[in-house]
Amino acid sequence: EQTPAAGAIPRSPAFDETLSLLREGYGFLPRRFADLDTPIFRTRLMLRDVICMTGPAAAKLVYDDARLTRVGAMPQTVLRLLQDKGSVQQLDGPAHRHRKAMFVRMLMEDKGGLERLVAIFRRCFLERVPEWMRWGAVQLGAEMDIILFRTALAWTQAPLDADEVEADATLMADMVENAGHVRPRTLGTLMRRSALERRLRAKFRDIRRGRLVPMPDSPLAMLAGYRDAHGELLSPRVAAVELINLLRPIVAIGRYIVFAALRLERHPQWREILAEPDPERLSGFVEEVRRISPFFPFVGAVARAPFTWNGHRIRRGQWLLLDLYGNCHDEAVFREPDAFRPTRGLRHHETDYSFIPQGAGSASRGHRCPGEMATVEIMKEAVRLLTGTITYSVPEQDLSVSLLTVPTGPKEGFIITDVAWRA
Ligand code: HEM
Ligand code: MYR
Repeated sequence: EQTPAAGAIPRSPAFDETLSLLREGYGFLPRRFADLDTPIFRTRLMLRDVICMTGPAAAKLVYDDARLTRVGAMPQTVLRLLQDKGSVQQLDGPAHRHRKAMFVRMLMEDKGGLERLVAIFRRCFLERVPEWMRWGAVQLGAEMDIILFRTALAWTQAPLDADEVEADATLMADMVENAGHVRPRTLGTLMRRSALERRLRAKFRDIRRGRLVPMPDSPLAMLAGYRDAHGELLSPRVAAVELINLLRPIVAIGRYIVFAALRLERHPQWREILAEPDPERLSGFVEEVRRISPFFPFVGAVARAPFTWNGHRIRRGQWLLLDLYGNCHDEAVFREPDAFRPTRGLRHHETDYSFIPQGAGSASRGHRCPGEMATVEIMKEAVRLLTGTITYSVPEQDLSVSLLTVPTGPKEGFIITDVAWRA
């Protein structure tokens, strides 16, 4: 056995591992860290040289390092379906800070705004219950898409037609679903997204011309009125992109709600425990759902300048991947990481570089998700509603969650029956 030279990064033996990544999904990176017995290795994906990393030190690098950029860090289809060109995620340095501050204000600092978001979600959920009581079976995942999209429209004040709500909700869900795939449907989703961007661009032009007046202080008004450090307004195109960056991820929270419902089913004692209001237990439960559930698998970054990290020389233009899913399942940090234990007392924090399902570090200074608080608060409200407000049965169905496809969830979406108001 030869020991690698100091600083040499172990290389995965295959020539290109794109197909293995598509086949192995969430297990691709963790398996190689384990097999090669290293927290860092080099391979090729889409014929491009990439350094894959895991562990808190790597998370710190990818989220704190001003020498990295998100530009060129994800495949084009993923970029266009999720963040898109011109979005906050594609900015660096002072321009990023300045625009990110708007998202942080909207989603983290404005507590009234957050409360409004949760209250709207509650109302949209309750509105739907009488229908569920009439139906035999309810597909929770699909219902969450609609409820959360209505929530997102009401909260942002996005000017979209009410009669297209169901189609647009499906489009939001499809953007997330197809981000992990390259297949004919991906192209169709991209085209539908472009059409939506055009509709929203026209609305921002109407706002600029005074033909449409957004509700003061709404996210729509904030986007329309946002001026960068040079006093420039966003182009209607970029404003539309950023509005979609509020709508789509709010709908994506439905995936976590399905994972929460799945845990209530697999661990019925928690259904009992959570039926009694207890903020600590509720927060521990949803945080543990976020830790254990496969969602955003990994994030990419690209070096803007050459640098040395942990004795490794990183060249300019080097592509890096950080395993978010693997970090949340790190045995060195979480005892029995595959065991669902809401009593771990998890609570996301900017100095915790291990529990990072939505990115790490500071949301205001780096690329960490600004929607994490909103995600947690909406998940908590959903669990309150599922345990305290309604009752339902979970009929025989395949509730297994494959780790081989990205993103993933229970195959049949999670079907509930016999919905009723809790006495
Ligand atoms: C960024 C995941 C919900 C808005 C991110 C990042 C991750 C993530 C991993 C970091 C990407 C990077 O490092 O480049 C998730 C997951 C969610 C979620 C799994 C669950 C549904 C939300 C919500 C919102 C949101 C509810 C807003 C309403 C954003 C924005 C960014 C972002 C604007 C870009 C931040 C930046 O580059 O500075 N999200 N997110 N996300 N997220 Fe989320
Ligand atoms: C959002 O809508 O922004 C939040 C949830 C997105 C989850 C997407 C999961 C699949 C992404 C695979 C991409 C790998 C990135 C290089």
